[in-house]
Amino acid sequence: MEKYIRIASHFVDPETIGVIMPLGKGLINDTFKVMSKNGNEPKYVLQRINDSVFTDVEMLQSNIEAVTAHIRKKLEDRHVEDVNRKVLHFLKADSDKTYVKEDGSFWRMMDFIADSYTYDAVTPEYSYTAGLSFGQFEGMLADLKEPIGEIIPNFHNIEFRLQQLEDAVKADAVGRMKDPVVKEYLEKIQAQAERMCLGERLYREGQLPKRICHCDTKVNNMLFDAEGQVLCVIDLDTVMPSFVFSDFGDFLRSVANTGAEDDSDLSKVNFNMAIFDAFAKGYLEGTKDFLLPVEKENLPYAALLFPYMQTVRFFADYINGDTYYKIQYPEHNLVRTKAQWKLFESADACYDAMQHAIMKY
Ligand code: GN1
Ligand code: MG
Repeated sequence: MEKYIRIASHFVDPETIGVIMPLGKGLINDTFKVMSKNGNEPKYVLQRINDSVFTDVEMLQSNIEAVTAHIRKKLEDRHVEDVNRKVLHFLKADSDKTYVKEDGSFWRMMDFIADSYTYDAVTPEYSYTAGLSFGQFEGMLADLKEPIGEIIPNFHNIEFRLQQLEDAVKADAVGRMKDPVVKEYLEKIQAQAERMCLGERLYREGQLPKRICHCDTKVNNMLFDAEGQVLCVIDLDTVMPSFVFSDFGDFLRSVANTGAEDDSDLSKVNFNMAIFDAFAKGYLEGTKDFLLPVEKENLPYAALLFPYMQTVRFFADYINGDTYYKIQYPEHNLVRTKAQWKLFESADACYDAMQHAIMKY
């Protein structure tokens, strides 16, 4: 506690703050809620940046500052009300940067957005609103002049992720390849690899553009107000050039799943077409000014690609001995692998229905 107050005091007067407690359930950074002195109100969010994932903290914060400043300006120009609740604001530290280094870690602090709610599951109405908001988020960034660095190179490049899996299999660092279940999943993944690399092929052929995308559009990276309207997109670490498939596919991966990302009961994991339909409607409305036919036509592919890619990533981490994602128990990454694979199969069974659905909008 004292340590966190010491860190926070680089950003604000420590006399103004009270208790600091853990917040959220991200798998990468450590996040804390900083309460006001009287203890009734959350004031700030303090975050330890995982610099083994985000190795270039200077680029990370420069990307985020460019994105938030650009969105803020857009909202102000449009005379949108309550702008402070609609875009994140990072505090300047006494280092004159939006981060400090203390005890060997990097820390940053932002204003807490009052009366905001996050969800891990949504109704079709919320899914529609989320689709519209993520579409508009991409739209707002379409004319961003500052260069946005590729903060994690090849982050959503499935060919690269498959290569990482292959490397993990070859190294077999902790001897997990002898498990027949692991072999079985490897074969299933490999059988779909060529089909799932479509995006990279279209890109090489010059047919598919990269745009500035959020690249971690899980529903809990969006803040809603009490009425169910989207306030703000958060967790901007991974904003970078990518295919629009990233934002479309990763959102559905989290929200069109009737089970949990790491459900051990696979019968609970299914792809929810009503959520897909509503999200696609909102997203296509939010992106109608710029989305190309090749992007639209392949949105059902995006809905398959992300459960597939997450399967590959969790699985490679399991084989590597759990070096990337935080785990709660030894088999956690294997359980996550199975749950994401089940979601992939279930989404694949809906592929024709998805194509039919997007043609309506
Ligand atoms: C990580 O930290 P969190 O939960 O927002 C990961 C995403 C994965 C997600 C799986 C930088 O995001 O790409 O989809 O876990 N972020 C990074 O839950 O690897
Ligand atoms: Mg997150």
